[in-house]
Amino acid sequence: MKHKNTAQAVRARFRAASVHLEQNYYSFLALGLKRWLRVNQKSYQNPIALPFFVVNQGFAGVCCLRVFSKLHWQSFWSDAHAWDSADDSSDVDAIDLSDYSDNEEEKRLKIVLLGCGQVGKSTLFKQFQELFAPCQDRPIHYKPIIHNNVIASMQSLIRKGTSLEPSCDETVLSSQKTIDAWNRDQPLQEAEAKHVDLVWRDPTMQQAWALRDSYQIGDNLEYFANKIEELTAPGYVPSVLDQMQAEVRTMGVTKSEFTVLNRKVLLVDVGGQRSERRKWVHEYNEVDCVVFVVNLNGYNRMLWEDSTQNRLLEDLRCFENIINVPLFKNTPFCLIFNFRDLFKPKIESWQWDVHAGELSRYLPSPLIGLVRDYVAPLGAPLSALFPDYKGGADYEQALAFIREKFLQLDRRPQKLMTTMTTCMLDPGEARQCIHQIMSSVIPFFYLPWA
Ligand SMILES: Nc1nc2c(ncn2[C@@H]2O[C@H](COP(=O)(O)OP(=O)(O)OP(=O)(O)O)[C@@H](O)[C@H]2O)c(=O)[nH]1
Ligand SMILES: [Mg+2]
Repeated sequence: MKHKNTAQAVRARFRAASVHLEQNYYSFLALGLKRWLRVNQKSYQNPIALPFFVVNQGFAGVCCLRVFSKLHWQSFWSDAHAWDSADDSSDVDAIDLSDYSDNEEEKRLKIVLLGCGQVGKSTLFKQFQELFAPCQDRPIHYKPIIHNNVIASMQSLIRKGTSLEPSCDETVLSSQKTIDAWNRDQPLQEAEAKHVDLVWRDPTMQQAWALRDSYQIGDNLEYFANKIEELTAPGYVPSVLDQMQAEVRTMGVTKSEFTVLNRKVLLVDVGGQRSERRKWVHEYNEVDCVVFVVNLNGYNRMLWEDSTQNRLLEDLRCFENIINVPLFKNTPFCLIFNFRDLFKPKIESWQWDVHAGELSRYLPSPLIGLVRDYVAPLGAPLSALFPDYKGGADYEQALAFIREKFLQLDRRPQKLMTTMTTCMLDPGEARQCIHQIMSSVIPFFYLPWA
């Protein structure tokens, strides 16, 4: 934006400054109020003191905020000086103040969700939408996805179950055949629920479910199979948790824009499968925060797209590539360790041999595969993947070890990094996560309900 004279340019700059002030004012005020109420539990009962506090603290806070965070007073004055010099040479039009324009694009914050496949990026994306852009029509779109998930997972379960002993009785076998013939894109009918229920409750099928770490099957099957009658009822509308549990592999890039405390935020979700990762590079420009999601539960599982590669090792490789991208040298990262709910019991239930990592040195690999298949229901040792891990079945130690493995890969001079451990299905934990992410892009960000 070009300005014809001094007064106009100065006015524009003050207008731009006031926009910045306004953007941070409310979050600061809310934060200050909460802190003040905590400190002065008695005096806030005095109704006269409260308005004074709000005005006082608000003003002082805004001043501090501007100095220490994003107001760029320094560039304000140096630009003004540059403008003065330009004025001297009568070249007023040469001054470009577009960085302070009221342009909506300029104010938009960009947050990018990265990570390998099935780590929970889209679940976090959905939690963001649920919080900042709820939509009444959205739940119904998840019904066919949920039905598709149930059919696909039941078919995998049956494939695994048929290789196990004892074989199922005639009625279960007949239901298995029926399910095998289902088209995944057709919705499930009410009368079909009984086949899912019968097969799911069969002891041999439960044995196949217990071995789920050794083949590809959706983690959400247990949740959906236990409420199959509700899912197939005619008026079924998926609940928020049903929507979070539903899985669709993201292809390409999905974006959503919403307003948070007066700021426009652009959230970008990408597909995490190997074939999708080459598209990520188009989203690397002008990123305000990278959220990298890791599936903790993948430490004893193989990739969906390559059954010879361990998921956690793939997460580490992928993270190393992303964190050291030169464009992200000064970009804040939020590293999220997801699937805490499945990881914790798996690590803790490992009783059998904390030294199994040692075994891999002495046993031939087919035998290791066999051992892994049979010990999976009992949990699995982290030392099988990382022989240098000595924490056994202790959840905190296992988590700290994995966290350290990731942090070691950050070779940037300024390590702008926040780490979190979460279960993204839990709305409370997801909110805390969102709060952390937003705090890294908006100074003094405050979500009253987080
Ligand atoms: N148990 C459990 N399941 C989770 C958690 N987070 C996500 N999920 C489930 O994991 C599955 C995959 O999650 P998505 O969010 O679709 O994974 P993604 O990273 O977007 O995967 P791609 O789109 O393939 O890259 C879904 O069924 C989610 O419900 C978690 O913390 N715990
Ligand atoms: Mg996805």
